[in-house]
Amino acid sequence: TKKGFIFDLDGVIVDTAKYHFVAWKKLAKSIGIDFTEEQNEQLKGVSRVKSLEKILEWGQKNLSKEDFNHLMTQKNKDYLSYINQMDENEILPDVPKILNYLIEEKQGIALGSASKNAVAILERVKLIDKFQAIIDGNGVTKGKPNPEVFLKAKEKLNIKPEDCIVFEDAIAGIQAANSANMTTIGIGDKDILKEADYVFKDFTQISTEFINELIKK
Ligand code: B16
Ligand code: MG
Repeated sequence: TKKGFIFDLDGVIVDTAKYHFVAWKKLAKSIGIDFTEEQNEQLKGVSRVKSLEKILEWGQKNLSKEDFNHLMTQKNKDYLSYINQMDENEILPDVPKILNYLIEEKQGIALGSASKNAVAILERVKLIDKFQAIIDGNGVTKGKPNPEVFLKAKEKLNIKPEDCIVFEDAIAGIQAANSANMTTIGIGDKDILKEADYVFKDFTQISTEFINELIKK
């Protein structure tokens, strides 16, 4: 049967968390807040607005709406300066292998990301053509762990939720896919991604045989 394979972007296809980190750190520093890598971890899968709200909360700062928006724009400009340097070398190992296999097997392939920069990133790394549907931060109103992003992706693919498989690196993303009634594959640490149906360190650990089993289920 035709299944829907839905991919998160940051932490699954590319590692843009490192660019978010430098951009957020610079922003935090500019308003006298210290920002650590552990805190950056907690922003994975979290929208831009929610991320800044958290940073301000950690630094116990209040900003006017105007300053808040100004900082968000600044952060994204900064982040985009890194994104614009990206190329195919930044695709995480074996991601193309799995995408190409799914295409060969005529499976549905979608992106389900919180990022408003998703299309720009997929274009930079030249993977945009692999996706039949792209749902990103511009197309949703409720962030993960709300299932909206994945539900919209399966609608576009026209595949039932039980027949969808989601690849995610963030706990909030796994929770979102679980509540959408989809099969979840965590990419990362199995102690952190306990709620996923399967967990792999990265795509080098995922065989085409395993993908085949998911297709046949
Ligand atoms: P942007 P994902 C998420 O991407 C990132 O993990 C998260 O750190 C970021 O704040 C969010 O996108 C919004 O990104 O500022 O580009 O709109 O993991 O859902 O692909
Ligand atoms: Mg992610």
